[in-house]
Amino acid sequence: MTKVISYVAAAAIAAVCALPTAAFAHAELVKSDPSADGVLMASAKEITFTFNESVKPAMCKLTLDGKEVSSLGKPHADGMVLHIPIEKALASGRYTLGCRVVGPDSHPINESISFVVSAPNAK
Ligand SMILES: [Cu+2]
Repeated sequence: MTKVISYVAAAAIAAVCALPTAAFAHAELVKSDPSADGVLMASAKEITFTFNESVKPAMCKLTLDGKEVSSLGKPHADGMVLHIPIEKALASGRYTLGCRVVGPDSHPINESISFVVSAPNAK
């Protein structure tokens, strides 16, 4: 069942990308550190998103239980890798990081991951 759903989702995404307004493939997220649904045993210094094309950062937003957390520094891109600094240590919890970047075709792309910080000593 899960496979069927993901095929449908993949087909839907393919259909969107095949629209004439999206003649070129959009940049997309290929990897992140922490990985999607990854667990960190301590807060990290930064999070990276790796794309399949070079990107320019626009903005990122980190949320914990749906509330924005102001722990992020200014994101910067180094080619295909977007670096998102964490300036204030993250307490334990399940976070969602969403970033908007601009790819080479100048289309904005929104990508997000969720990850868990499980740091017993964090306040
Ligand atoms: Cu595009």
